[in-house]
Amino acid sequence: MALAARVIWAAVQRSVAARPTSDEASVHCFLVPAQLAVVSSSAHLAHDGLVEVMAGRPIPCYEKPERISAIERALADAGDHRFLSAREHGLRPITDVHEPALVDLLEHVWTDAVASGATDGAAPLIPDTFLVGPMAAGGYDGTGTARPARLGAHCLDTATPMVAGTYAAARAAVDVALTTADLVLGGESLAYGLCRPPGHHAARAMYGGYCFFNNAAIVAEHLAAGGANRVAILDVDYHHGNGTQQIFWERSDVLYVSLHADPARAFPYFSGHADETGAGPGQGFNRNFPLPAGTRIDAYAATLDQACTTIADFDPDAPLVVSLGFDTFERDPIADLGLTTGDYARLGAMIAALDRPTVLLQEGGYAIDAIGANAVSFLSGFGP
Ligand code: Q9C
Ligand code: ZN
Repeated sequence: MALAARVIWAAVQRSVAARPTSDEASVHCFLVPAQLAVVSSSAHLAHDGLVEVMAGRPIPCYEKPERISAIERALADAGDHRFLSAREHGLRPITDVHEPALVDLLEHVWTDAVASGATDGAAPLIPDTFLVGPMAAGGYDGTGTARPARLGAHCLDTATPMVAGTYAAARAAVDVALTTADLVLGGESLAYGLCRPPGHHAARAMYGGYCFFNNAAIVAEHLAAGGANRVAILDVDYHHGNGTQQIFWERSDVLYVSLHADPARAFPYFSGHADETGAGPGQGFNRNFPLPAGTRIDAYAATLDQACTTIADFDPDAPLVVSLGFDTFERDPIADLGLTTGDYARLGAMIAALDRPTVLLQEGGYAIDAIGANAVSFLSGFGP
């Protein structure tokens, strides 16, 4: 960076640190990296008309297409990015992480459900009968069960509706993630994949938490398959990435580090405690940092600093993979942490200070009116 740019940049950082809150109107104050590669696919638009069951009531799903459109609009307003379309990568990288049973189910369940009348085609598919542990203990695994009912053998929750366009959208989100990774492998220091649906709740044979395929895990596995010995995933979504943790639980070559709301009060409830550190060869290569309700930037940054130290000590030999959620925002409708739009610049700067080539992959974030500004603020932490 030239000296003049450095001086301006320092001033921007000070103004960001000083700004208490902000909204979309302040996007123009943030200087984002020039010519940043932003990858997306329009296939997510057909993963729409979604309903989730929350506290016993059907409500419009928080995970909706407008999330990504809002980020795209804010980025377009904030700088001269290169908006790139995802390149197809086929099924292989997906089956390297997910069981064929899950892939087959997601691919064909909608057509089967329409054919059998399990759906009238107007409402999304949400299972009503789940193969929970005590049922599975009877030796049942869903083999031979018709696909619409078999959804309950592979689904975590009642908030992850499927429609006609869901499978293609989930496939495209993986292609977005892999295309983003390819750009970084090709020499970009930073690239941003606007994955939708998100991924970090999806495990080897399970979908849920708005996620179908684990975009970040698929990228990490792709990096490992390409010869990397140490791949790090940093997850700053509000929720614990139970899927990513499970997938790499026994692996020493993939470090998973996550900051998230304490599962004592927040989805996915069962995982994300600090004492979950991996098993077998993976012991010590999983790190969870659960956070109390209302956590604001100073406590958050102190924890992120520990997470970043963990990653620096691990010394990755592949690009850093970031599961990037903006549901840590103070006004997120389904969350309870206290970060402001300006705070995301500090998060970005801390991650940038790791000084690694970085693959940013979109996870959650449901405050539609602020998600664009939050993304722009975060990117500004990487410098102009
Ligand atoms: N009563 C992501 O942010 N619903 N997924 C929680 C709590 C599921 C969030 C309901 C939230 C999933 C990627
Ligand atoms: Zn989340």
